[in-house]
Amino acid sequence: MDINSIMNNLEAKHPGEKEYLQAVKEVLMCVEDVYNQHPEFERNKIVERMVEPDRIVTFRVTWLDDKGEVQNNIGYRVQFNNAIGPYKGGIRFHASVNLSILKFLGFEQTFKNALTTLPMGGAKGGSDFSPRGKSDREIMRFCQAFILGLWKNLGPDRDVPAGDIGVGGREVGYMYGMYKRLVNQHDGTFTGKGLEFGGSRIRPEATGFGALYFVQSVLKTNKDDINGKTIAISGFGNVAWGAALKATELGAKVVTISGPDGYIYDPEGLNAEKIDYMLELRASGNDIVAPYADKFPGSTFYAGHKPWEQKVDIALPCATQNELNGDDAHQLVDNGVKYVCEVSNMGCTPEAIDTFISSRIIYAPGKAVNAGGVATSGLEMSQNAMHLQWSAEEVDDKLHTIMRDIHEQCVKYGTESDGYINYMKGANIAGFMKVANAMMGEGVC
Ligand code: 2IT
Repeated sequence: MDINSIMNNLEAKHPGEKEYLQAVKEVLMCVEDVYNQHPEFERNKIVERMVEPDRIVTFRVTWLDDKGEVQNNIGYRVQFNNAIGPYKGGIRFHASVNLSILKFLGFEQTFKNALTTLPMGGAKGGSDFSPRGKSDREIMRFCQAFILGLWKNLGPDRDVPAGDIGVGGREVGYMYGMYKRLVNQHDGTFTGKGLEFGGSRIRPEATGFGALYFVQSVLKTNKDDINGKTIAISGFGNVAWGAALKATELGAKVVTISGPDGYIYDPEGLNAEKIDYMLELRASGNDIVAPYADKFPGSTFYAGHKPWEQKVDIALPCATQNELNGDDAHQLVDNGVKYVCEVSNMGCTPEAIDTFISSRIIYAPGKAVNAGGVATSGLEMSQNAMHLQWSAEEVDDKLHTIMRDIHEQCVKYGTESDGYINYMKGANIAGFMKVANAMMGEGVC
């Protein structure tokens, strides 16, 4: 495989799609050696086929705001690869959404879903619609208009969306409700649904819980224990909430959360009341964390700063792509960080990853660490297909097993000659091999 020429070709075809090109380059660099041991991959142009989405659907989303004015947004669904199962992946509503971001997310999703051990292909969708400051009725009208443009491409064996940034249980409910009306079938297409209409127990918690189960496996491999560790978390949405909840339950001290406005440092650590307050902050729709410092004396708000300047044992980026850069990584390393487990998708820049790996700090990528979310979505699909609902304990047990399995795959493919576990390499090779072998088995198509 000639990475330079593949990347040059992609850059020429998709100029300026920086997140997408970044995600592709990381995977190619990690799988290069293994790929070259399989001349049949080269003959069948597996990489060239894998880096292009199977299909991209783009549509106009027109809706009425509360003043009765007409609003227009762009909607997308990137159906990236369905070699191992129906397209599966979240929907993101955020002002920053563009094709580059959704292509990177769909590409990552393909390998992440392969790692879960469940039969799911990769996809991602979304819109540049910003939920910030919108009323509940506006959110509903937007969700319905979005589905009007997308429903024909969805289905339980075709493409099953879920939430992502800006899309939670409420939005999934509004989208699924409209989808159900249009197809006249209650077929479970969408995961993260309400418990009363086919949702799975533990799905809201799953991304954060799964991440912490992964962290536990990482620490165990290092003969270390999470109890008493200090943790920096970024973000304050669903993923940060689940991670804070489980970390605290396991005896760790979570000392930061963050938003677009800055971060909170709380040296006492989060507790049940503070974690509940994260939900309130989120529900306010203002997308800020500053009010936390007014509510909980002893904590401090640092406007415009990121939590990575604090001294902690474990860093868990839980906000968004490229939220931790090379300078942040140096600061963490200088302050003695031991483990960096990415919970956001592609949370670290390539410079940050290089810094961690060359310092022999344990770094694990989002596609392994956060796969518990989509894995539990896969469990929701199973429950829907069987027309039954499992207990929280049953789902949590399966989530545990899946996260341990993902960790094992990373160790198997990522252990280097000096014993250092390169989780990035491990996750990318394990995910890639499964998708590549499936594509080989399905022929050139
Ligand atoms: O990034 C992700 O894995 C998600 N947003 C969840 C996708 C899903 O289908 O549950």
